[in-house]
Amino acid sequence: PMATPKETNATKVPAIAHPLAEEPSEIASNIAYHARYSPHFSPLKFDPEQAYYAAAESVLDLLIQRWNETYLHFHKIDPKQTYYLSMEYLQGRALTNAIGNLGVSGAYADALNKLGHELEEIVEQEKDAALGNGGLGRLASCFLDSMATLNLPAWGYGLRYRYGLFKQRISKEGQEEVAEDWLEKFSPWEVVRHDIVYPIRFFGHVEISPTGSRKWVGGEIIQALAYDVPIPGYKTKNTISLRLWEAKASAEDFDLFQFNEGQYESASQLHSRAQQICAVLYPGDATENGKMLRLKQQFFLCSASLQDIIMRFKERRSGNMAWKWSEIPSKVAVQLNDTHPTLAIPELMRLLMDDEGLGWDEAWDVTTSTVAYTNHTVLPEALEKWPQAIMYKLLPRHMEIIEEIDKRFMAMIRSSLNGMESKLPAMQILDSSNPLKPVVRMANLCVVSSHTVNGVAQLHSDILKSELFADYFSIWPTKFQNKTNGITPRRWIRFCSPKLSDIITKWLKTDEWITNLDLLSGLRQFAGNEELHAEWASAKMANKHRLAQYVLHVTGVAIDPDSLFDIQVKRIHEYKRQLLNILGTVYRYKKLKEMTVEERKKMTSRTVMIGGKAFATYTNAKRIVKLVNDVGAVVNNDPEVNNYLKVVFIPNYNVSVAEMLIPGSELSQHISTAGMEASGTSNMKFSLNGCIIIGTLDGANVEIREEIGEDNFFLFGAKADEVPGLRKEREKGLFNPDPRFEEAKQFIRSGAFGSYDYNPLLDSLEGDSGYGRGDYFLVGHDFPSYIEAQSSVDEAYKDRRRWLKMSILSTAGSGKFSSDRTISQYAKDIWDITACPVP
Ligand code: HBZ
Repeated sequence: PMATPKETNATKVPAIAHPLAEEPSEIASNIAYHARYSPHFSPLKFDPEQAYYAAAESVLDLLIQRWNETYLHFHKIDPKQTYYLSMEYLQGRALTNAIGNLGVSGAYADALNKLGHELEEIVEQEKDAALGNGGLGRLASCFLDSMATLNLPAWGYGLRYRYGLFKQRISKEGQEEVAEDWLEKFSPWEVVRHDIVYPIRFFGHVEISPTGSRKWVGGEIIQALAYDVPIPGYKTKNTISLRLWEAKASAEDFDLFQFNEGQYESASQLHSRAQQICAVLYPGDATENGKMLRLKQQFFLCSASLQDIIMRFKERRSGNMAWKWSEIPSKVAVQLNDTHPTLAIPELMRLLMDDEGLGWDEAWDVTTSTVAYTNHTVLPEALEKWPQAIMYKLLPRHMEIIEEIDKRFMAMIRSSLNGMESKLPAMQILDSSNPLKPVVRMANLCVVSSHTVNGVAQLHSDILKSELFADYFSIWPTKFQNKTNGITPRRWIRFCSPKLSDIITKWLKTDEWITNLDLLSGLRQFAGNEELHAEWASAKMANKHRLAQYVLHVTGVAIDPDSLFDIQVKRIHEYKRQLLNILGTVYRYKKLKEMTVEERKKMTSRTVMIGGKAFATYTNAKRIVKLVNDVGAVVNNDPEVNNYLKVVFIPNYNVSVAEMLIPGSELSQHISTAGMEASGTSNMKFSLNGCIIIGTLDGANVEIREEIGEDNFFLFGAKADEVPGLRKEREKGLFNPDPRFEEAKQFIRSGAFGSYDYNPLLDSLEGDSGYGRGDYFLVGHDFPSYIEAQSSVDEAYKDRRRWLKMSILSTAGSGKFSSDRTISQYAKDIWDITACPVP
């Protein structure tokens, strides 16, 4: 292979005389400098919005300096490096996080004061970067924070969507989706890399040379242009990159002749096709066009990232003529965040064989020693299957490679493993059992081609081994691992709940818990301390007041900070069972109505808050949103009970809303049907913030309960291993619904919450079989134990000291759930990388 030219002094970026300053007065002048000399606005104003952009640009200066140093250091040391491939990153806002990680929050607050502004108001100007849906995307963002903080040589790759996740508006009809333009003005956090551009081919055909080598030619070529978002670590110089690709057509693709003939659309056809690729996150895939576009997005990410990875691998070998391709696995680890970037596998094979001339065996060894796969779901409908016809059309060479992988895999099974024959149809990558619609099973391709497959919580990883991937587990037992998810303690307590953080630091006499979260266990010895109770309660109360103000602002509903704040926020999905929550709430309302005034006075006052987005075409999820809003409208305006119960739908749940809600919560609900939630990560955020969980034995709840103690967790519901049997029983008509469950449903059917027809939604909970019925998620089965667990919550909340102790113990037991722990385990057990701190 050819070495790239050696760097000479003439090609180096010139040094500057003064490194950037970090003192308030110098920061203030740097902000002022940006306001004046990088003017995006007319010079008459310096309103909060202008102050935000100027402040952010001054922070970016600091980040770029560190980013460059980190890049050069990695280049020099040439460690093995991880590349995290994800179609989603839910970054949220960046300003508070960046100045917090850089340790200049106080300096920025002072500097902005000098310029006549309050930091708290300035950070509110920023729009969330919502390039993701939910847990999977937010996990990727927490991982980046931990990779940087742990000084790991690791990068993220993703797509720069023009429109990320939609904005949710609530109207009389329920949820409405509005495009969210996070780039409306511009993002001050990204740096366009005009020199980093790769060609990405679509369609075309495979050409075979006289020697028999194959090459993908023709079709259309779109350019991938890199945008880097610098990701600072906490209290370290290391600043890594989230590299987001944007699609562009080149000038040659613009047909001037046609344009001058007045054919404007066809003159710029490829330009508009390029624009479609990164236009939206998860375009609808009900149509053939929609499927094609999603597949294009996935390939676009994979091809650009792998070309970039190989370029860097070569760049770091320049000057060494003796390097070999077989060194890739000792220099590169590629992690697939679910199956969405599966095409990285055939694309790496193609680049190695067709562009670099490796043979199949050598390319296969490199690929399978480099790529690892994380699974995030066992729901069959969420496992990706791409129609072979679409794949052939868009990626003819990749389909050839996938067929060859499948063929060799089957031959291996047939020749070496007796008794596996009968399992072959289910294990095959290509599923042609329906001749009308043959598909590629992406998860199977990932399992066959990865050196490691992991689940995201212990229970989930066990289910992968015993059910979803049981056949593969029997032939490759050492391939399967668990990596329980985690969350970054910087964003999810230190910056979103500074008051509680300060109390923790005071009692632990150190702030090292922020990077060593296990130290939180040191709070256990003070769990009954009255002085700590008073401080803890006052921090919680301050957070509750902040939340109450927010709720008033966005919904117009006044909620009482002395009531129990009970929150369920996550994507709306039947398996997550927001319906169980609202049915329980309806039941509570009905009972409150039936009580005497004296009886009511003994009840614990609650504010039930539910928030989350429903996928635009998911009808039952949208009905649930509507139902919560309708129940709220009745309950909150019922003077008889509204001192004891309020029901609020929190609109447009996103990362920055979560940063407000979680610190103010006291009880949170993680109540999925056991076995269905792979892990959950908000459960960890709530628990870390001293919020008690009511939940099922599902996903990471199991481990959270182990860590914080069963006395500090309100458990209910069927266990994962009971679920299949319960479903069978119910199918046989053996299920006898609890009268309280029937009462709650009947109350809604009676029209107590308005005239909207909730029957189709409630019918899904009926135990009998029939279209859209059957209560697959076992709401009916779990309802009585849920109601009873809620009564225990009411009792516990009445005992203030007991509740505070539980709250402290929740925080104290959350150390395990730092994403620093998760990422250290990936680094050691899967990636084989070590820290590379910038001196
Ligand atoms: O990944 C979530 C799991 O539901 C949750 O239990 C887990 O904690 C989290 C992180 O591991 N999965 C998702 O968020 N999945 C998606 O957002 C998704 C996106 C596109 C799809 C399918 C799923 O096509």
